[in-house]
Amino acid sequence: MSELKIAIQKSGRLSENSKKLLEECGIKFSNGSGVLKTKAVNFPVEILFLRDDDIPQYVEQQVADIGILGENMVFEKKKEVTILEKLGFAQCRLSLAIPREDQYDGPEYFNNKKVATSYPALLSEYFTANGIKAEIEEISGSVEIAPGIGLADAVCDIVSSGSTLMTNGLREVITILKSQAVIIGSNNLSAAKKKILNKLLFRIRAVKSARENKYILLNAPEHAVPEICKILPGMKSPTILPLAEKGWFSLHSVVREDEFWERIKQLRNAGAEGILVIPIEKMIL
Ligand code: PRT
Ligand code: ZN
Repeated sequence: MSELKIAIQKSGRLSENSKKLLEECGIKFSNGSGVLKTKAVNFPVEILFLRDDDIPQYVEQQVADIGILGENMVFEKKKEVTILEKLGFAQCRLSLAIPREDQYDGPEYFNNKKVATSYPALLSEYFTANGIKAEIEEISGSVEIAPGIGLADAVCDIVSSGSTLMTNGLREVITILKSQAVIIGSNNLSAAKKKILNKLLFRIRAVKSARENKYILLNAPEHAVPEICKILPGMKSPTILPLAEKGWFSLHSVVREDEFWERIKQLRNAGAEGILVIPIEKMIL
C-alpha cells in the first residue's frame, strides 16, 4: 500500500504549526528529536523532516509528494509544484528596507544601490519589473545586519512584527510579497496517492474552517429574535430553542472569528443576553 510522503520543516518557525495541523487532522506520529522521517500509525502518510529551502525541490523530484512551507520560499525557488491550499499561519511579508536616516522618495532610491537578501530571484524580478538597476548581494542569514557592517546599502528580507528592522536601524519602504504557510504538491501523483491527498485536504479544510469560526450561544426575548437572526447568518440559519422561562429563547450559530467582535456589539444592541462563545474543533461544510 503506498503512503503519501509529507515534507515539513525540521526545526524553525513552521515546524510546530505544521505538526499541530497534522495532529489536528487526527494523524498520530512519533516525533523524537534527530528523527528524519516517521510513519503515522493511523493514516497512510510518512512525514519527512527537512529544511524549508529544500522542500520545493524534493516535491518537484517526488522525494516527497507534498510539503508545508512559506509561499515566499515556493515563489523564490520556482520549482514545478502546485500550491494546493493556504494554511493561514506564518503570515509575513518580503520587504525592502533602508537605513532609517536615508531620505526616500520612491523605488528609484534603489538605483545603483547594493541590496542584501536571501531572496535573489524575487528581488531581481521586482527590480526588473520596476526598471531599477541595483546590485543584489545574496546572503543566507542575518540579512538585517548587512547595512550596519558595510556589506550592502539596503536589505530585502522577511518581516513579521517589524521589530528586527527597527533594532537594526532600518525602515521598511516597499512590500514585494505577502506570504503565509501553504501546502504544495507534486504534479505527478499516482491515483492512489491522490486519494490519500484528497482525504488529507478534506481534514485540513475542516480544521481550517473550525479555526476561522466560533460557535455562539445567546439568550433573547421573543421580540428580539427576528433582528438577531439577521445578525447571525450561521452555516444555514440559527438554531432557536425555547427556554424554560416563557417568552425567552436560546439561539445557536457560527460566526467568523474575524467579524466576531463586530457581531457581538450588534447582538447586544439587538437585545441578546448571556452570550457564550465557544471554539469549534472541526467544521465540515
Ligand atoms: O533551517 P531552515 O532553513 O528550515 O529554516 P529558516 O531559518 O530558513 O526559516 P525560518 O524557520 O526562520 O522561517 C521559515 C518560514 O517562516 C519563512 O520562510 C516564512 O515563510 C515564515 N516566517 C514568518 C518568517 C517570519 N515570519 C519571520 N519573522 N521567517 C523569518 N522571519 C525572520 C526574518 O527573516 C527576520 O530575521 O524574523 C525576522 C523578522 O521578524 P520581525 O517579527 O522582527 O519582523
Ligand atoms: Zn530555510
